[in-house]
Amino acid sequence: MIEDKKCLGCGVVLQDENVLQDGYTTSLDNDICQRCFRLKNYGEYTKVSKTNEEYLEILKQVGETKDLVIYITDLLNLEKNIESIREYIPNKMILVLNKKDVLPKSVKEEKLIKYLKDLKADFDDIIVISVEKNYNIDYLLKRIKFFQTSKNVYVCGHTNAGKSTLINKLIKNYSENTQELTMSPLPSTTLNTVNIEINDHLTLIDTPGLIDSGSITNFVDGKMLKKISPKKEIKPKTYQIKKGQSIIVEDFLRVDYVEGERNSFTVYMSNDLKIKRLLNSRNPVLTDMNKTSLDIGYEEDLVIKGLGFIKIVNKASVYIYINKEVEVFKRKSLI
Ligand SMILES: Nc1nc2c(ncn2[C@@H]2O[C@H](COP(=O)(O)OP(=O)(O)OP(=O)(O)O)[C@@H](O)[C@H]2O)c(=O)[nH]1
Ligand SMILES: [Mg+2]
Repeated sequence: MIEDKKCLGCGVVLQDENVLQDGYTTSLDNDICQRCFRLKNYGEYTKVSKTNEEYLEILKQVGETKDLVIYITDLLNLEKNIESIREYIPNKMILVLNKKDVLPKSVKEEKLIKYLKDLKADFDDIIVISVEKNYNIDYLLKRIKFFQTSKNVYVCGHTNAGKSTLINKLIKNYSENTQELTMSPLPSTTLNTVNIEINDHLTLIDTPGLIDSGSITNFVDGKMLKKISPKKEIKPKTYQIKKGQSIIVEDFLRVDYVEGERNSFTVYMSNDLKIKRLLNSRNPVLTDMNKTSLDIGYEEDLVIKGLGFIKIVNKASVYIYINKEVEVFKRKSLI
């Protein structure tokens, strides 16, 4: 049997019959699908229909191998229960915290690692990197060599964590291979596993990421998505705030400070977003959206999935107004 030819950019099986379906290409002689071609060359994006069931199926298959797994997560969008990944993947695993470049320089790496260790998450190693700044990539490769159990090493993690970007960096730094995976700020770029031989001893396997159903990235248009994804070090914005005042982000988030002493809210979100303080919460702007009330404890963060977080110094009762599909929660302060 001739094996189906897969797109070298995103792993989808190529087909030249239905232009509306995933994997379409004008000719099966091409190496990449039309969607990857357009993404790479024009930054044009076509939404794809991928379900998390397919993703979980891939994870299960990874879990059945004995191979090393690099689990990569975005520091600004740390998963709520990152340790739960171990249920699917019992393999040897290096947790990689990516996009250090977007956090303020003052945030110490040791603190981030300690934060994760305190969660009692069971990883063989935890490494902070920035693919963008080529930071700690050499060290990561050393640790991969140390832990790998066979030639194959899987790269897993949520959509947009930077899996494909990391593999491209490893290709560029250490390989003769000229293959280039498709990367984009939009969710679900990689559609199936893609094997990339780095050298005779190492093949990296890119996988599609789990879609965060509660992430704001699913509910904004392409232009806003680019604004939401920080490209540079975040300049945190601190607001001295009294009860009866609010914080507004663009036209999609409102946080009312309902109860508590004088407080300080520090917003960690992309610098490109318009953020302002409303001096009087009686102003009804954005209150037509879904409302959630939360009691935030001492030194806890309010997390808006996909957008970033607000560090709140003292105890506070808040109302959060945002699209009802977007998940909001609190956690022990990361910074
Ligand atoms: N600031 C910053 N952005 C990064 C870094 N690494 C990746 N990105 C960006 O993150 C976005 C997602 O990158 P991808 O490599 O496509 O993510 P992925 O994990 O492969 O995503 P899926 O294929 O959808 O599962 C892109 O816009 C990248 O440019 C980093 O170290 N710093
Ligand atoms: Mg990818």
